[in-house]
Amino acid sequence: MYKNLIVGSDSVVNLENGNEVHYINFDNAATTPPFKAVINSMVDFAPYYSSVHRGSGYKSILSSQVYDKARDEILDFVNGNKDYHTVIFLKNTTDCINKLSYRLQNTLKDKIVLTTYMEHHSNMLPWRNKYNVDYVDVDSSGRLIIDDLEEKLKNYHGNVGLVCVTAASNVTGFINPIHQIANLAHNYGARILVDGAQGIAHMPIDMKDIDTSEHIDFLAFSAHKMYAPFGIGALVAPKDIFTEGAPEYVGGGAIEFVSIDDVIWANPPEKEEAGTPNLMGVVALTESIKMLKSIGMKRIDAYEKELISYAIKSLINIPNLFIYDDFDVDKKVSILSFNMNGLTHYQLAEILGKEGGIAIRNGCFCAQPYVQKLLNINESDIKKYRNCPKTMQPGMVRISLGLYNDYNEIDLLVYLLNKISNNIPYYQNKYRNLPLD
Ligand code: ALA
Repeated sequence: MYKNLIVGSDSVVNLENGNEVHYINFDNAATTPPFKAVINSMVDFAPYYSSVHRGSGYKSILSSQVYDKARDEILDFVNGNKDYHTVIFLKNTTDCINKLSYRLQNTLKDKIVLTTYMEHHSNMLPWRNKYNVDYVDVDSSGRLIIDDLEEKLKNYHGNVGLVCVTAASNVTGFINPIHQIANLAHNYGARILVDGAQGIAHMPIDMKDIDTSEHIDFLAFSAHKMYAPFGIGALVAPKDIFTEGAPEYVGGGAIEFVSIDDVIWANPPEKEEAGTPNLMGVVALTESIKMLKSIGMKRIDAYEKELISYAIKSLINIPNLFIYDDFDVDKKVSILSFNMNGLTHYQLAEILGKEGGIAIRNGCFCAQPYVQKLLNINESDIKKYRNCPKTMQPGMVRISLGLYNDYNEIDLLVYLLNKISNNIPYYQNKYRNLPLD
């Protein structure tokens, strides 16, 4: 429906047999191609590109204004509060969560950080190496168990300082009830961080009024998953969290004053953005937000839900295909993971790419503990896999749809998966040489 908005959506690639086909990109959870409007905005702005907060020339003043104004546009998009929140521009979600994990070291000293089994490594590892961490469990289909969260909050007797949860899983697409979780966290004296990486381009995300117990304290997301892949992400956080103390990463732009033996840090957010800011990334991000708003996040959500429902209706009928899902489409974004009996996830991914021009991702998607749970791998087998080459490790194949994917592309995927499923010995033989690790 929105194909003409996307750069490269009409790409043609060669199959293994030499035929040319329309390239089907079902790997939007990894990264999205740019909006044409994003590229145009960068080309239009490029003649004015100059230093931010560092120059006195016309272009420099304009560049600084564009950069600073972008923070308000971010807050408007996620319903943040201008007086209360700061917006820190960083590389991506991973960078944002790492920064927050450093910054909270005083606040969370002696506290518990609760994260969950369904998190991306980026919302797990930055907490694990600094805090006492516990993990909220998921059920057999992979849904977060809210009762387990509440029990943990209760059992830690007010000692949980932060609950870290993704808005939507990058493996199953399952959406978490972030406002219900926020309410619970706040009732037990904890704050909440939402990893918005997989939610932000698929559904409205509302940080809500800070006076309600449903509000989100911290939100992190990446532009490269919202059609603006130019190395920028945003952390929205209460300003006061970043007011005191030194930033973990220091340099130009982060200071008010420096002498040979003294330094006065700038106020947030500048203090947290040492070095020349990524202005072109910010131009790209704000243009992508403009586009997403003009299409409408509710409309994108509805269209992608129709698309994934359509895919599920056909995929569940394919013999030998096992889908890791509970098929509650209202509570998921357009991501679906599966395996085919008789083929490894590497083989299936390779076949789809070479014989259909269909780009998907396979493996554990930077969420190994979650995938291990979904695959029911026991602890002793997990230990065995630890030292195996990657190609021998278990995993899944994932399709992740964007707003520009269409029904015809799903039909082609279904056609090829049916063909593979009906000829497994042939494909086992043809693709028996796994890629080297
Ligand atoms: N973590 C991203 C993904 O799901 C890169 O592919």
